[in-house]
Amino acid sequence: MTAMKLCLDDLHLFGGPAAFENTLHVGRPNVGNRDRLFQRIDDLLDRRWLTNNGPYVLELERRIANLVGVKHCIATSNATVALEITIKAAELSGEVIVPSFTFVATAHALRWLGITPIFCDISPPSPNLDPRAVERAITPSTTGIVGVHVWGKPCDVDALDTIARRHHLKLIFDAAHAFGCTYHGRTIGQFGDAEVFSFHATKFLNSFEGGAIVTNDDALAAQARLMRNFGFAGYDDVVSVGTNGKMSEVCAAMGLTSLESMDEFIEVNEENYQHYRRELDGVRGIRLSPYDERERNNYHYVVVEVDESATGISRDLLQRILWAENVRARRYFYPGCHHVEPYRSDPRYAGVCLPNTDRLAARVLSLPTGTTVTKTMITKICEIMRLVTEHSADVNERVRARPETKRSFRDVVEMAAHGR
Ligand code: T4K
Repeated sequence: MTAMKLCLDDLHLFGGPAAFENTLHVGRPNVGNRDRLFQRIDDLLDRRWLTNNGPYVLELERRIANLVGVKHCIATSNATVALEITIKAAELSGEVIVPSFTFVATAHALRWLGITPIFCDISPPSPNLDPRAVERAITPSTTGIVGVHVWGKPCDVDALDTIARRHHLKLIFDAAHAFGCTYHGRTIGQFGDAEVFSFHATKFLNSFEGGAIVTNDDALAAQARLMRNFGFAGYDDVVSVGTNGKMSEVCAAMGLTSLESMDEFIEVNEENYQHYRRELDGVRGIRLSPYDERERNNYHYVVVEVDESATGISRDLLQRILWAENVRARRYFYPGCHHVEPYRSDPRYAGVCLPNTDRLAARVLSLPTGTTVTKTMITKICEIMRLVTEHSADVNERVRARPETKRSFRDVVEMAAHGR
């Protein structure tokens, strides 16, 4: 790490040394106890049982079901497949209401199954579905609602549940970010017809790649189990259409090991979040997206909203400045699903207008956190944000004046993708 950034000349964009020698990512994987992991990997190799409902998968499913407080947990190869299986097992068809402000996998899972995602707006300050907009979007073709607990912040579960019951719709939650979080004190995973977690490498709890469906619905769970394994009910006995959504033993071994460090991960994440909160206090126009302290949170995402009218710096310029310092801040979930393909050029979405989604997508920036990020790093990141917002007019002037700093953000992304 380099010395303090005291003036604009210290910024890498204007010729100074980059703040960090190695790239700081938003979501570096949390790794639990390596000895336990290697021991488990040894065991599974000795057993020569590598996938197809092995003992580690069964143990992981049992532990997650207990922790969440549900009857069934079906571990999968990732959350996208888990969503697809859940949507199919719940027999959704026609139109399903989803937020546009989410990772594109939520919408794609529906579209992949020939279902039309109907994008609905969010209700600020929450990044989640606006229940009133959901109710307005219901048509005779609507069969379900897929809510997303964005950044682990719970949806308005009660309101969505009331709407789903009133209109006889299925209710599923994409809880990819929300493992370990609560809504009104109850663990996320217990709600709707089913919920889906992601255990991707970048998630709060990871199994390298992985996901899980959790539900109290016996029939849905049975269907999901069949579908996860090609529809096999037993040897040579295929009873339904299915896919390959199985979690492997090595992934379950990582999942179990991560689970054992869950409290430690939450502690680190919360400390990081609180440190960002202190360090960003008083930085004009930068608002840290808050967690509801009455709930249990995993604090996995540290997100700021950049109000350009107050900072004087656009969100994208701030991101460019941070990337130049080797801080790979991300715009999760810009630009919103309805602005990407195949939805963007589908005439059915031509009139879609989601002002709250557009407004939030234009302001958000996810910042590095997790077990690899130290308080000193956080202080440094915040120091850069404070410096540029305090000298915003000068920053903008310098960017305008120096052609080499005008490089489009697309170029910067391309260069990063090629490791430069
Ligand atoms: N629903 C929601 C709401 C979701 O957010 C997601 C996934 C899903 C459903 C689907 O879940 P899965 O099918 O993936 O289980 C990432 C993840 O690939 C994706 O899982 C995640 N959401 C999404 C929010 O982020 P990218 O393309 O932005 O990831 P990438 O490769 O740029 O990596 C993210 C950061 O972590 C970087 O900052 C680099 C670093 N990294 C990444 C990996 C993979 C590491 O340090 N080590 C690693 O192994 O999508």
